[in-house]
Amino acid sequence: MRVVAATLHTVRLPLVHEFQTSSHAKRHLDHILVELTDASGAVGWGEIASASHPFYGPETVETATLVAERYLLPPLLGTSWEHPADAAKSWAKVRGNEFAKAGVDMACWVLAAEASGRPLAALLGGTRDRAATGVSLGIEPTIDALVAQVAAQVEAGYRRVKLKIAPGWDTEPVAAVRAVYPDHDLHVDANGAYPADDASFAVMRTLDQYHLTMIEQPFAPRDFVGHARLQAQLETPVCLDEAVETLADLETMIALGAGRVLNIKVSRLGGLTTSVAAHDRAREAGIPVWCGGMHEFGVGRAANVALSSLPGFTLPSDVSGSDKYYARDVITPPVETTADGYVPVPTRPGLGFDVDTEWVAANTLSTIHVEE
Ligand code: OSB
Ligand code: MG
Repeated sequence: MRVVAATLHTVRLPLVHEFQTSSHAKRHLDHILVELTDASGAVGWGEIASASHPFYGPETVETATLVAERYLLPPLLGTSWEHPADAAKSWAKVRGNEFAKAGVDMACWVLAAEASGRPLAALLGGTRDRAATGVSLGIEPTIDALVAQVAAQVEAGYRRVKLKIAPGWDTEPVAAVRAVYPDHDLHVDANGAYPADDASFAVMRTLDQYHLTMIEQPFAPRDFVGHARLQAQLETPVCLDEAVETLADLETMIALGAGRVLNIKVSRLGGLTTSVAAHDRAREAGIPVWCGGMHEFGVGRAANVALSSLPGFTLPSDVSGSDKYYARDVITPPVETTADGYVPVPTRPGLGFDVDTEWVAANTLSTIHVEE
């Protein structure tokens, strides 16, 4: 396989419901769709799902564009490779910039799947025919508004509900939701908003009483020691998200006991290649994983569904239906959740969905084209 041309499409889609995390609120998202063409004319799409601001991780849409155009595509174009993991070796010298790498890596996997006539899930080593879905709910203006959101999503069939928390918005909303849903699979995600001090440990010990499925990333991204100390005091599993960007980080997590669950997010780990390796390593270490999201458009969302079909993904993933975020997605059909909370894993070759190139064009802010 040999990529001869690449296009970066920066696309803006409005969100159907404003999303507020511990750090910021969003009404629309700009993601970069990566379109790769090989010498035979086969096309593979990927998605760089970076936020516009460096508040989740250090990258932005601008940095990802620059890194992809200047440092990832030039070594890839004109390199011959058999397996997508080998394509990823072409940019091995580039440090960090995992979101940018993830979009190009994903496009290589999809291209390989299209060209070989195999579904992406099969190429990744998937074994399930459906992925259990969870939904992630942002910080709402009031507790009543949050409880109403939870009710709507439980009604829609989502098997697990995750609540974003932040200092001042934690034990009360959790208590309110638990009062209405004593048994639903519920977890919280702080996106690293808490300092690892005594007051935060006390909040986490209170949350420990609500039999949550996990407490995700309470402390800062690199604070493995803080998370290990917390995990030692809690019954509830600590889940790491932002902390684990590389396989070496995963080894640190395992060695220190810094968490008992791993959120595998394709963007944060630099693509599907590393995500599969992280899945394999976590499985060997007895750590259950689930697939996290970055509000992906359909391309990245479809890749998340395919990845969630691997056997170690034993917890519901953040692979909500497209309609949770977008009135019209960039793929047809959109990702759809069944009434009992699953997304079927596509059996068609390649991505398993058609990219709606007209809708992509209608929402494109800018494009960059690179040829061999
Ligand atoms: O921590 O999982 C997170 C969105 C933006 C930044 C960080 C996170 C999220 C989500 C989105 O929770 C979940 C989804 O894509 O459905
Ligand atoms: Mg998270």
